[in-house]
Amino acid sequence: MLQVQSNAARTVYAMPEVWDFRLTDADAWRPVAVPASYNDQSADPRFRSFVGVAHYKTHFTVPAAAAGRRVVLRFGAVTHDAHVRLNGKPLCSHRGGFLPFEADITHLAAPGETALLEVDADNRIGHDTLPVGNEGGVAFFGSDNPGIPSVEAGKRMQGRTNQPNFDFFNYAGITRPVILYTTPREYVQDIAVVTEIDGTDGIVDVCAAGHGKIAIEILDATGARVASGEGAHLRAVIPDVKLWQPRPGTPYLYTARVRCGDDVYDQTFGVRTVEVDGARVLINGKPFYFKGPNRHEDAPFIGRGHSACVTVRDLDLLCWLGANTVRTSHYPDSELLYDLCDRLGIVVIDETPAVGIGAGASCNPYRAFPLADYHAQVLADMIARDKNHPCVVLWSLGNEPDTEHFPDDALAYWSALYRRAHDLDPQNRPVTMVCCQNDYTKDITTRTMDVVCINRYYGWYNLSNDLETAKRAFDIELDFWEKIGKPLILSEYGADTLPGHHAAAPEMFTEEFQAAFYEAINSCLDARDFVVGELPWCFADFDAQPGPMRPGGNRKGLFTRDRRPKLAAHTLRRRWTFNMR
Ligand code: BDP
Repeated sequence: MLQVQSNAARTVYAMPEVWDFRLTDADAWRPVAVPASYNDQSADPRFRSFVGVAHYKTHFTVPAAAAGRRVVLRFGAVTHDAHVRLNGKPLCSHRGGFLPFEADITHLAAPGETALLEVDADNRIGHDTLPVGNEGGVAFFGSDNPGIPSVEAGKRMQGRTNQPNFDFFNYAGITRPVILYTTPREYVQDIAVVTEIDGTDGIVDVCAAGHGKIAIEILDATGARVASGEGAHLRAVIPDVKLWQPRPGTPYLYTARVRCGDDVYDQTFGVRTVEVDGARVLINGKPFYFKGPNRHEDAPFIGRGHSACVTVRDLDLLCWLGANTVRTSHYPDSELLYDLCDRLGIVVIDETPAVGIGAGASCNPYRAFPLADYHAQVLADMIARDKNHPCVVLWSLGNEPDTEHFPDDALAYWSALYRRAHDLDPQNRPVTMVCCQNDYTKDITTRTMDVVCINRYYGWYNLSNDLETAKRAFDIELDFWEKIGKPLILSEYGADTLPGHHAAAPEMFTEEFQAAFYEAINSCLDARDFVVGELPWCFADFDAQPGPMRPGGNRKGLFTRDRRPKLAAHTLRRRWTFNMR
């Protein structure tokens, strides 16, 4: 799906910033900001504990100037499921909270007239949603008697239906921009760009789809024409090409200008290659080392809502850290992040919202949970949205599923998705799945990925506070992976840290411990050539489900939630800026 663009042929109209909102039909309508999660927009505790379908409504007018044009209503994301009505009639529905959807309303809303738009946003999660929620009725490890310490039995007694199987607050609502835009009646539907490098030349292959006669031009960053052709397919040489290079290189961007009838769409792209070669990942033929934190979309007041300012500021801090990578843990991010990473030369590991499949369940999730087709669809939609971004160099099929208790079923499930990602991506990028700390000898899935991604908390959740033994245990595991012969990224590692909590002896939760933790684990990484990346968990503190281990959220941030650096941010900044191998 193409991003929204305002240009000579396409017009974007602003929608209201404040909509009417109510949790249930019994509540009064009240104002709520869009886009943003609704949960932190009120002191009413039900805004955070609510489980079900919340209601939004607003009015908008299709401008008279839109007469004769195609008019589209586009939602960047509604979390998790959306049902949309226009003038009281069903318009569209969408499943999943992190990808865009749109509806052609040309014949449904007359130019010059005011229309009523209603959106129902469903925050319920379960065995058939991504991310996954736990549901009553499925046996979990532990006792059924809530008197015996059993978290699951307790949850069943509470009768709540939302039991996230993931460690971030289940923010919901209209979280990304709602946009009204117009195109000519004949329009560009889709564009796919693939590039190659041939000595000092680049080769670009553009395929466009649209209703109408298509022509394609390639422009350099100054707007000068490099190549052009009639028809929906153009393969052209870019002499003396300037490559898209990750930081600290120059991320040069070209444009494929596609015309279709009166429509025009400018698709930026970079000429770069990405491939796995033995135990290395090569970008533009050169070994690449991924360094940069995992990041949640999370900020005070807006929750998981889109904010250009927060995104710009976060990426600026990433550059300050000397990072060259960000992983969109644990869902595809708002589209702006990818545009900015294209411009800044920050490499993105792009992840589906498949977090927590089967983790903790005693049933076989691959047989019990009806997820395979839906997961494949979400993966396809993510690739369709993000396929042209040069910053995206690795697809992540999901985070921390159970791969250990039902190894053959896990392998079948994830292999099908792995093949699908390769089939669907025009650029055929490498594919991974991010593995939970587990008995890696029993897991036969992680090792089949193009890049092995492992989340490990040696020194924190296990071998807590004992960094010397943590290093030895991690080294034993690294010996195992070295024999597998694939590139490995330590895709999560980290320690909860309370800012301002200090001690001469680095103990858990102090700023000194977090810094010492990274120094200890990094010393293991530095001794191994097949390790191609380190992604601290996490960029900033973020809101999580309340629980005994989450004082004011997950505190493993290198930055506080208001983006002030903890000591470890300075430690990693020195490493990534001045000391890296
Ligand atoms: C990892 C998860 C991540 C959590 C983190 C933690 O992938 O979502 O937030 O643990 O516990 O296993 O901090």
